[in-house]
Amino acid sequence: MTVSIEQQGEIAVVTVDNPPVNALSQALRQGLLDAAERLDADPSVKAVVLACAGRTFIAGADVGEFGKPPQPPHLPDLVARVERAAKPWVAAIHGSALGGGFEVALGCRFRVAVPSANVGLPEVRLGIVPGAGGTVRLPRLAGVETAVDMVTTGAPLGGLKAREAGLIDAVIDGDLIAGAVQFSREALGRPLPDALRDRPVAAPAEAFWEATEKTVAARAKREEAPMKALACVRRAAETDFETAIAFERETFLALRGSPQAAALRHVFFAERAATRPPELAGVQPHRIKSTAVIGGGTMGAGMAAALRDAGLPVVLIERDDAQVERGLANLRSIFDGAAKRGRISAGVAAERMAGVTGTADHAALADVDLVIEAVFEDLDVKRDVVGRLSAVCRDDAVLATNTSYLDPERIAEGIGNPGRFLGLHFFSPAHVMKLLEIVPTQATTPEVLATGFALARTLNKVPVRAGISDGFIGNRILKVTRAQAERLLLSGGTPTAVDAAMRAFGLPMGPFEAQDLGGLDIAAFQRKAARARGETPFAPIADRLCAIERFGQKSGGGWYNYEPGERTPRPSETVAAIIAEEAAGFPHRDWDESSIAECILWPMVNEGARILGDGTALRASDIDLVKIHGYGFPRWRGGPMHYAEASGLDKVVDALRALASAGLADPPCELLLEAARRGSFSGVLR
Ligand code: T1G
Ligand code: NAD
Repeated sequence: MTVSIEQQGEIAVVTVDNPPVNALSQALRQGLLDAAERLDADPSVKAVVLACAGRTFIAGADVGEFGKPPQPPHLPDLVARVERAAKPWVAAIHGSALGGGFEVALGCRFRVAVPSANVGLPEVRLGIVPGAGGTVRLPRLAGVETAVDMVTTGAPLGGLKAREAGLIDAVIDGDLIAGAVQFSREALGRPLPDALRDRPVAAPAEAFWEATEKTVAARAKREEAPMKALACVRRAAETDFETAIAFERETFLALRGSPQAAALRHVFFAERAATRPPELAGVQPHRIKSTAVIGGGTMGAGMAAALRDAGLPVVLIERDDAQVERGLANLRSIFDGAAKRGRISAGVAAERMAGVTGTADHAALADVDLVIEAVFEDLDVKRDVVGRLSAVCRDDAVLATNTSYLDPERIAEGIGNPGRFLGLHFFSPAHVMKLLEIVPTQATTPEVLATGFALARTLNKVPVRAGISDGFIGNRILKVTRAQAERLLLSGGTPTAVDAAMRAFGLPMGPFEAQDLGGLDIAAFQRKAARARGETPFAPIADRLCAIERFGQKSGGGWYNYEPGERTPRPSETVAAIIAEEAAGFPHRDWDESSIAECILWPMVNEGARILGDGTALRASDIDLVKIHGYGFPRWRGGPMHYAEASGLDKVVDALRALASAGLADPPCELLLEAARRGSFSGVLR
């Protein structure tokens, strides 16, 4: 970490260099404070440009320091010191000025940036609020509305939008430092504007706060930080600077130690670790410039849309011309839907479709770099399709399967150059869900595996490497979730109560509502295949519902009834009767929301531990990412494995033992017992 000073006449250029993202470590804070003292004492210096080396301006406080006691100099003091400097400071921004980095820039008298820069206060995404004056200085610079939007969403603003919003004083095309030095010289020739601390805030009417509190609360759901951030901006608008700064700091320190902040920090680092698995360091992925998707159904159309959204040309292959038209229609409805919702313009929707070639002729695949099959979940159908691909595609083309449950090894048996094959498991809707399970076979080469991770970065997805097992990581745990949900019904629970408990825990919907949305038939296929393999999947009630073609919303009824054209789940007497029959002879108990949640969550964690134990997942945090980005597990809980660790693995083991002794779950597995002894999963896996 260095802070260097170079003088250009009367302008001093302070350059920060603390790779990878110039985070505000203790050493950097001290370095900047020393620079401020030194430059104030130097009469030859009339103004200071603050710039950063590397790919970005200061990207915030060092999140890695959050778990430790705060060390001086504290960031608010550094920002205040820059703000009261005798010479004006000009922040020269490239890359991302985020969090504490933008707060330092708000301490400067001026801010200039390159057009590609972005500025923001994303702290709420880490379960905290800005802690160095962001919620107090920002409304003084850009008004309350902009401040509220930025601190309660955490969304950054790009250079030009930031200029329009008054967050930066000038956009610099070309050499940023030269432009900033020139800007500083010109600013010295004009009266200096007040420091932000001395500027007034136009306080909005009461009605603004009432309306805004409703909007922010609805968006935040159970996340605490956004409403706290809103309260900080309100305090800044309604009280003096010092009072507001103290309120913000108090709020920041209270949230920093909160379970939600710990969970969101865990996810922050897990997501970053997931994109660059250590086992692939230095491995060059294949370059993917052209793609194809086989099958234009629910998943194929979504995957083609995701590839098009990333700018890749797509060949969409279907069984025959009629199916090609249907596949293209599925795709067109995705883009038209996005245009209707204003996500993209009609022009972009048309451009997206223009990059798709629909055909039943496999010759169109002769020179494609990556081909992903999303045909029926049937081994013979998939083997036939992949066999044909192996014949018509280039020998170095990457071939992939989107299977949910089938064994990729078996799908690829006998193909030429099997090292080019892997599983790329998207989640429905594939153009929306962030998760991509990447499933290598024994033969998959490191370069092809790296290509899967590179594709995830291109598609802005969260990649997780999963080993081959029935359902990989996500669906394997989903089977346990569903089995536990059924055990609750057999022991006195109801679909409505179970779903309500899981929504109260923070999931967007309960296990029964989710099955009705996705369709009970997909899992029924999977259970049929499992039974054919001699396994005994546990779904006595779902089996009976499928037997009477209650597949969920798509058939007008599943675990619930649905009025035609409606998605509102209504309790079903038919289902209640089937539950009562199946539950006869099972001991009943009174379930409250937390015991229902535990009866589902802890067995999920137990299965997660098994998945770690047999190497299907490399890290507990990978399992957390799978459940968060593929199954709606609440991010602010950190994922099931983090939540279990935060709750105390001893407690989890005891609860599982109690459930097991009541025949309501499997006993804790070996790895979970060991993790409980060591207090964490990472302790076991090291
Ligand atoms: N602290 C520590 N490490 C960080 C970091 C940070 N703030 N930001 C990134 N890293 C690490 C990251 O873990 C990874 O490490 C490497 O840098 C590259 O990151 C008082 C308290 C800046 C847009 O929330 O959004 O300030 O895996 O892969 O895609 O109010 O990183 O290589 O070992 O993400 O180019 C507020 C968080 C903090 C910004 C760059 N700031 N960072 O994206 O690279 S709270 C943030 C980002 C705060 C004050 C409060 C992105 C980025 P490794 P990367 P990228
Ligand atoms: P779907 O029935 O909606 O679509 C399958 C498509 O494949 C159909 O359009 C069919 O015409 C086409 N097809 C079948 N045989 C073909 C062939 N030989 N050549 C070209 N096209 C052919 O099914 P789906 O839900 O999109 O599932 C597709 C795959 O994705 C399955 O393996 C499934 O397990 C997996 N998957 C599904 C989901 C989901 O939620 N639906 C999620 C993840 C993965």
